Amino acid sequence: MSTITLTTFKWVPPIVQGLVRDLRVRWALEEAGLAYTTRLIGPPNQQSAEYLRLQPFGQVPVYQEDGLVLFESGAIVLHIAERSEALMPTERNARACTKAWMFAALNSVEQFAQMFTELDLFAAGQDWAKLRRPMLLAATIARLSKLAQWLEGREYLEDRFTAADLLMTTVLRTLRHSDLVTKNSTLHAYQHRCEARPAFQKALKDHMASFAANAPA
Ligand SMILES: N[C@@H](CCC(=O)N[C@@H](CS)C(=O)NCC(=O)O)C(=O)O
Repeated sequence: MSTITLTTFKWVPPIVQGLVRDLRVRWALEEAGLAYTTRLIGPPNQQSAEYLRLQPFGQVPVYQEDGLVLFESGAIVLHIAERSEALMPTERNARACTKAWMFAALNSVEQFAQMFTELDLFAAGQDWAKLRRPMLLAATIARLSKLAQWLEGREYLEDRFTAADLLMTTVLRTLRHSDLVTKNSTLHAYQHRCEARPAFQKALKDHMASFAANAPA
């Protein structure tokens, strides 16, 4: 029986709790029915030479299993999905489409959602942010509306729930400070549908419980 260890932060401020990328890995592990333990880190040890050998950028999450060390949450979710039909169909073409949407979530949508959210949460009020925001907002809305167009009349990105929906949902969550998802009924219903899954609820509960247990005094 292999042991899976997921490294994530001991604590983060409430504004980003529920968004840290260990959540998508926890969710994938829950969907796949794989048990895991966590290793909690905090500054400064994420910049130690030892940690940088596991995660070259000093970030979380890190996944370890039987000598395998993986960083990049998308690669970790893919690794889990490849061994679980709950996250990826077995048929070759369907698997390729799942992977395409996984890349789309991380490459075509997340980069906009992430930049927009970081600007609003961490740079609001600064002159450069005021200048940058309108273009970034328009670009994010354009990406989201294309995504909503694709999802129109569908429950999931492909015929059934897959790891691509898991990633896309975690990307949409990053926009929670805004109304960009909630005001779009298709995207809002999609996010809600995916987040209603018991595996997501369990993952979120564990993710939040860990921060609560390690909150600074
Ligand atoms: N592309 C990476 C991004 C990882 C990432 O940005 N992690 C954040 C937490 S969600 C982090 O560790 N931030 C602290 C830092 O960058 O120093 C992944 O998907 O794993």
